[in-house]
Amino acid sequence: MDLADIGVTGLATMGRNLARNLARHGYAVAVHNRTYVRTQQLVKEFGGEGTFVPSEDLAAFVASLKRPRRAVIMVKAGAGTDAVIEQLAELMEPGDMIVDGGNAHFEDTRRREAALRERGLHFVGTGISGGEEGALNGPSIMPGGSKESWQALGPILQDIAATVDGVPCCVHVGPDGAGHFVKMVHNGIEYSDMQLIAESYDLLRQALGATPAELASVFREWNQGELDSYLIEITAEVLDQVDAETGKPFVDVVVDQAEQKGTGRWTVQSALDLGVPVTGIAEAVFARALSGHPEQRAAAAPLRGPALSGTGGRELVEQVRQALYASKIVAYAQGFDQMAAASREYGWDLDLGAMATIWRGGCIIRAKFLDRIRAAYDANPALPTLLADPTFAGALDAAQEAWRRVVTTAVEIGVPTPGFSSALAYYDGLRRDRLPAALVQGLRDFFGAHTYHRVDKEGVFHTDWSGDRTERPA
Ligand code: NBP
Repeated sequence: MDLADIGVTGLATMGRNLARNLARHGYAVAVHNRTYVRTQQLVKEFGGEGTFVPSEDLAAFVASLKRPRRAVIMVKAGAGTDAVIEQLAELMEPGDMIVDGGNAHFEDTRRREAALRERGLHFVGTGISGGEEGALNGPSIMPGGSKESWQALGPILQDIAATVDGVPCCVHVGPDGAGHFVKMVHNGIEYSDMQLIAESYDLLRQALGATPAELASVFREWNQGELDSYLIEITAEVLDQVDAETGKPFVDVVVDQAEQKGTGRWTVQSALDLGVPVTGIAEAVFARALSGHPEQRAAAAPLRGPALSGTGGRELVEQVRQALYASKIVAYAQGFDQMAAASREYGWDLDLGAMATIWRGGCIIRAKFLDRIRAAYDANPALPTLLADPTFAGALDAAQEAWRRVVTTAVEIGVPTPGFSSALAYYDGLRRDRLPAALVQGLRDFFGAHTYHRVDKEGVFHTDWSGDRTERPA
């Protein structure tokens, strides 16, 4: 029997489709699943798509792989992944590669990579975005791990990834947990994108009394311009959908409690550790959390809102479009900031422009917009913030008046727009010459002798607040 080029273990939705994608690209794919029936089903249904080498147990699966062995794990993230890694590691030999394509936390990936490196094995934590459709037809792939493992795996991964303008949506992201980190931030940005879209829809519906079908047309039109993206495109589809049973708009029969699997929360937790304000992502995570408390919402429902409930004319549509674009720039600026901070913290040497490149296709946040981000980092790889790039600075400048109108309108009619508002606050905060952080420093020095720096001379100072209030060097 010929040996397989690469193997996939874990053949639920993602693993099965990834295995099929590999087979369709001419690779002989070893396939295995804890419950054998899934393996049999894959070969029965899709065996004609290419060469599959099924195995009932992991030992046979490993034995069916060419050396150095390349085994991709696509099982539920968490304890299951650790169990499978351990079983594979027992069966593998130095130089072999274990690829984790699940949604692992990057710290777990760092731990696993270090442990397997000790045993002479390569561990490649790989972010894969695009859901089941992407896995089958070309996802965005974000592999971490050693340069050696990239040499052996990179060509295969680039082969099966999505391509945009002939460029594969897959590069070697960086060592150890870098791939899973970048995938995590991708998901965080995805949260933010969706929140901003939801706020746009909500505000226009409440302010103008527009129907979901009318708003579908608005989003379809927006998708022709600078907002052109997969998420805007599918927003129009979802808003156009009519429930077959009731004849109501689909969006009105769905329970309004947004769920989450955790990558948004991880992004915010990591941002807190790194000291990076990812307010757009945080507001999106918290907005989902707020939606998920029906008992509190019921208790608060009688609270009074503003007298004004609807307002504005059609000009609000264009203002919201501009607010959405400006807030999106802020959300991405924050996400890219977080990647830059992690790159410094963990020594990853991330190429931020390349991250924008590999998100242009295959993944959920794919958008024309990412070309502009790539261009910004091409022009200045050391850009301190995306907001300072001339193209984005110009776009923010053009949008800021409308953005302020939108936030004002939302406040006036009592529609919550935490994404728009926090993005605007970030924009205003970052551009300020002087921030009230100076007062915060004064208070910290007053109650805790935490000291402060002065604007006009070097050194660290403390004022004797409880005594004669003179200043002395600390
Ligand atoms: P699931 O996350 O639903 O996991 C099911 C698979 O894990 C099955 O193959 C199952 O085997 C296997 N498994 C479990 Br559960 N515990 C195991 C254990 N202890 N040992 C061995 N195998 C075990 O599958 P999925 O939705 O295809 O996702 C796979 C990975 O890809 C996840 O980490 C997910 O977060 C990630 N991901 C998913 C998406 C998406 O859109 N769904 C997108 C991007 C990434 P069984 O058949 O024997 O029960």
